Amino acid sequence: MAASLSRYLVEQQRAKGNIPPELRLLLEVVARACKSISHAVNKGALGGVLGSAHSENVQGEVQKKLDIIANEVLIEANEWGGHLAAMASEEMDSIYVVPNRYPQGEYLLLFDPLDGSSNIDVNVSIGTIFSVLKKPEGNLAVCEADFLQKGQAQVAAGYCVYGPQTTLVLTVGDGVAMFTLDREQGSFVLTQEHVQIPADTQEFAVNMSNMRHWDAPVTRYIDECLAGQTGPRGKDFNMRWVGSMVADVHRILTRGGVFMYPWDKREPDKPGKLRLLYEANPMSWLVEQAGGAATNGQQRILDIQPQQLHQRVSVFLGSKNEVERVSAFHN
Ligand code: P6P
Repeated sequence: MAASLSRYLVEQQRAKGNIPPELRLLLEVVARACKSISHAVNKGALGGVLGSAHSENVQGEVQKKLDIIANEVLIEANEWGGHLAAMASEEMDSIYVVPNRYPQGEYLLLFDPLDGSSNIDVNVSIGTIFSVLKKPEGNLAVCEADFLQKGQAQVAAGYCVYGPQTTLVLTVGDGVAMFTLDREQGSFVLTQEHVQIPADTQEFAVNMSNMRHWDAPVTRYIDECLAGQTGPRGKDFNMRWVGSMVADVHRILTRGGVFMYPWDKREPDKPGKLRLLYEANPMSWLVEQAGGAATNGQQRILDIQPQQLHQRVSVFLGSKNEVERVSAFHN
């Protein structure tokens, strides 16, 4: 009998002592919230949840109805449990402090409630990305600065991909485990653990339409891949770009590959498109825990000291040897 998420977390705590009860509660509550989001996503047009909400988020992006629904599900699921001090979301300008009517806990939860939302209306995989930090010591009131911790400080990170299967992928610092939602039981069942990304790959993921805007190292790396068998790589490459980071990262965790969303000169002041705290950091930790690598071209993403809650970052992640190659071109 494959283990449920709860059993996995209990046995992980028994073996490694890295999932205290409050963190186990947090992860079980997040998993339950992802089940609710999966249910809403799967209803699609039947649930009247497709299309635009006719509002904008802090990023200036038009919000989809499901973006807002997913955000509310995560807030409502987590605010009463006593395990969190505050939450931060791509869909909210500032942090959400747990209301006074509930006790505050020692954890901070950050999330992109529904990443890849441009794919919602065209029925392509999307997902929820989450990251867990500890609130800094001291009895000062929780504030935004408490969230500005390097990615290496995470105590848990994961995502839930809403695709042909709904799969929860999680690390607490002892490798990566995957849980597939059994809809009949309504529970996440352990379907893979000790996930490993092959160090080499023949598959890259980048939005090629931005090619003319890239910096030289990125153009050089992709040109070499496109040169194939007779070029400097001596092998042909395939390309995949879902336009949903969760789907692309899940493929890479499953069969290898390299994912890039580099800086480009369309908006030179923006270091990249993806957000550091609740997209790049959780995904980078998962990838590293699975034997891969993740940099911004110059340095390890998990070493970057955040300055703002919603700051963006350039991302190269996946098969270790490929990330090291494209990063070396930058230095
Ligand atoms: P583009 C989705 O909006 C997202 O933030 C990531 O999930 C995805 O990898 C990227 O943007 C897609 O960006 O420019 O190709 O549409």
